[in-house]
Amino acid sequence: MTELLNNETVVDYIAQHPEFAKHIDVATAKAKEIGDGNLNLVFLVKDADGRGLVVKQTLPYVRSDHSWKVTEDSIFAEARGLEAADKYTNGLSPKFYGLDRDRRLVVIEDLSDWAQWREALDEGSVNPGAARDVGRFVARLAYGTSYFSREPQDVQKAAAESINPELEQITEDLIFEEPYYEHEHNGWEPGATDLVLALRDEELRTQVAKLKYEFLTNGEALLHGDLHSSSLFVRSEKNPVADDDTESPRIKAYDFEFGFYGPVAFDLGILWGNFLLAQARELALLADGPETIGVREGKDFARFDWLISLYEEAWDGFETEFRRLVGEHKADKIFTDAFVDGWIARTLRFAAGYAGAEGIRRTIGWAHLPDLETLGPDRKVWASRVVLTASRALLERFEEVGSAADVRRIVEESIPT
Ligand code: SR1
Ligand code: MG
Repeated sequence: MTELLNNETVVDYIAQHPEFAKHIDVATAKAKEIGDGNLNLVFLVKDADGRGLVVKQTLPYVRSDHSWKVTEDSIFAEARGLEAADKYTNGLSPKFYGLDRDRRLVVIEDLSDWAQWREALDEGSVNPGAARDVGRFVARLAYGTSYFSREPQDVQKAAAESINPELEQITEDLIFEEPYYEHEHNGWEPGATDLVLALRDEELRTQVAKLKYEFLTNGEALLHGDLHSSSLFVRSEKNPVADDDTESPRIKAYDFEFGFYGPVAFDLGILWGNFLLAQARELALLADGPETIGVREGKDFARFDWLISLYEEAWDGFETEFRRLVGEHKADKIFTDAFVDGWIARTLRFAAGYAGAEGIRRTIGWAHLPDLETLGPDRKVWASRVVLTASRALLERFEEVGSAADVRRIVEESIPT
C-alpha cells in the first residue's frame, strides 16, 4: 500500500519535486485536504501569493467504508484521462502537471476560483453555456481518441492500455445491477417503495441489460467514465466570463479515474441523469406538497425551464462539435456521411438509456447525492418519485429517442401534473 500524504507531508513532497514545486512558492505553501469523492485524497496546496496546485492521491479503500478495498491503480486512468483531455479538449480540463506512479498521485492545476457544478446547482445557480461546453468536451475526447481521427492499430493499442477493470466493475455493480435486485447497498425513503419494487421486473431488467452489454463491449473511445456534475467545474463570481464570449471555456472536467475505452453515449447519459436530479430538486423546492409538483401557477419556473433545456444544449454542443471535427478530417474514408449520421443517432439513443440508469442508481443505490439528500424527508420523496418515474420511462423508451427534445419530452411527461 502506498504511504498516504497528509496536510504537512504533501508540502514536503512538493518541495522535493522541482517539476511540481516550480508552480508555487513552497516556502510559504500550506495544504488543505478538500476531497469529497469516494476514492481519493485531494490536497489544495497554496502559497502566500495565492498560487496553487492540486495533488490527488488514490486511497486504497472507499473513504466512507474502509472495509471496501479498491485498487490504487485507478490513478493511471486518472493520468491517462487528464493527458488526453489536455491534448484534445482545448482547455476544457485542468492542466496536467504530472503523475508519480510510485506514490499513486497526480498533480494538476489549481481551479479553486471555479465552482463545483453540483454545489453551484444545489445553491440555485444558472450557468449559461456550461452544458454546451460539456457536450463539446465529450465530442472532442471521443473524436480525438477514436477511429474517427486515428489509425486502427493506434486506437487498439490505446484501448488495451486503458483497461480499468476494477473501477469498471464498480460501475457495473452500482449502476447496472444492484438497483434492480435486493441488495444491501440500496436505500430509499419509504414513500418511494412502490416505484422501487416495480423496477424489479424482467422487462426493465432486459432494458438495463442492453445498456450494460453496450457498456461492456463497445470500446469505441476513451471516456471520462463518471461525468456527473461533481466531476465538473463551472465559472464562479471569482472568474466570470462575458455572456457574449463564446470562446473561453465555461467548464473544466476533472476526476478521470473511471476512464476506459467504452461507449461515448455513457458520458452523455451520466451527465443527463444528473440534469434530471437537478430538475427534480428544483421541482420539489417549488412545490408546496406532492400534489403541486410541476404546478406553475404562482411560482417562478424560470430556473426549471433553464434546467430542462440542458439536455438539448449539451446534445447540441456534442453533435455540432463532433460533426465539425469529422467534417475537417476522417481517418477512414469508408465512414460515409450516412454512417456518421447513424453513429450519432445510436449514441443519442444509448445516452437516453444511460440517463435513466444514472437517475435510478443515484436515487436508490449506494451513491446518493446532495441534490436529493439535502432536501429534507418530504421533498426528498417528491423528488425521488420524479426521478424514478422519468428514469423508468427513459429506460423503457430509449430505443425510440430520435432527438434530445424527445429526452426532454419523456422527462416532462413523467412529471405528475
Ligand atoms: C465506490 S465509488 C461510488 C461512486 O462514486 C463515483 O463518483 C462513481 O460515480 C461511483 O459509482
Ligand atoms: Mg469522482
